[in-house]
Amino acid sequence: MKPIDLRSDTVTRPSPAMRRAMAEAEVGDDVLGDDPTVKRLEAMVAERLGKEAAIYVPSGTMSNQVALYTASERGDEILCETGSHIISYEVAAPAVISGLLTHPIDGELGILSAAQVARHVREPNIHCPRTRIIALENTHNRAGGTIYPLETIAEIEMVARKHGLWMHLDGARLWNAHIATGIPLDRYAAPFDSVSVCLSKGLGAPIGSVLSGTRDFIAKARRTRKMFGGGMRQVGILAAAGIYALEHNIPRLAEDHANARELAEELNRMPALTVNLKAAQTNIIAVEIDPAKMTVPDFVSRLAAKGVLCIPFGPTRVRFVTHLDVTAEDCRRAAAAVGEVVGA
Ligand code: TLP
Repeated sequence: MKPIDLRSDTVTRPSPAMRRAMAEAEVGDDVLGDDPTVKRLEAMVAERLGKEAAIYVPSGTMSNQVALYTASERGDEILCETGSHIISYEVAAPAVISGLLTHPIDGELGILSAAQVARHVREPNIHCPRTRIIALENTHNRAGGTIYPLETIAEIEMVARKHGLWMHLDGARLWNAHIATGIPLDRYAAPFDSVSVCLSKGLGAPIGSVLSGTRDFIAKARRTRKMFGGGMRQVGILAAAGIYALEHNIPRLAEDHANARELAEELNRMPALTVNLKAAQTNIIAVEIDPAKMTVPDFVSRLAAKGVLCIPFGPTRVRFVTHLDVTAEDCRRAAAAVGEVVGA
């Protein structure tokens, strides 16, 4: 039987209708500016986020890194939450590619306060790196899909503006924050100079992210993308999947949130496991395993043997993610399998 794959919302596969949209896409050489489908996708995302322009890139990692490179100079410093994707999962790219010093700040469930950010901005001094960028993540992956309160973002923006910092948003799952709160995407995006969103997570496209900002910034980002080797040719065939995802798969994220919430509550009832239900706000569940009961590798492999996949997320932590290829019934079956594994 096909496993119930809760490792990530990146595991979703394009549906037959999405594949049809891809097959029928009108294409051209996008490096030469000739691909109408890519242009349409970029315009759609810019419009939804309330930005002047946008650029299609292969991945969320490239999108973040194109933004950081374009907005900084070597030797600058970027402030990030300690568990952010940029720090945890981008292979030290800010240092390797852009010569940036990454300055981690511990958030509360991934969320930084304006006072914290203010404390970490350096005054201009010939000895010091120049604090240049503050990057936030909404929703916050490692914290368990937590949502940035809009007021907190506004307060951080005031600090950023006072010190002339660039505001970047890793909005890989901004769609989830939007659906969970009802707050419009453009309101979430407004405080930021650059916003990256992913089409290949909960929206189900096989590939693709979009970086947005001012027309001038995106023109510079286009050069950066080319330098990173991310200029693609008849890529409308992939962008069409992104358009399909935007048009069909955003409202249904509410189902993923309901499924995740039910699964989180069920797992938290098991004595060997703890889920911080305060963090279970969207489609990600971070689960603590009592190390006296079971190790993470043991848990993951015993659960896999029962046809349910999750991912290690720390020394005593695993992650489950709901998405459009798992149903409420799959989540109930997954909870039952976990119960058997931990003897609940
Ligand atoms: N996250 C992946 C892994 O890299 C951990 C996942 O399975 O969740 N920002 C955020 C907040 C992300 O969660 C991810 C992917 C990215 C950026 C990077 O996107 P890709 O994988 O397209 O480079």
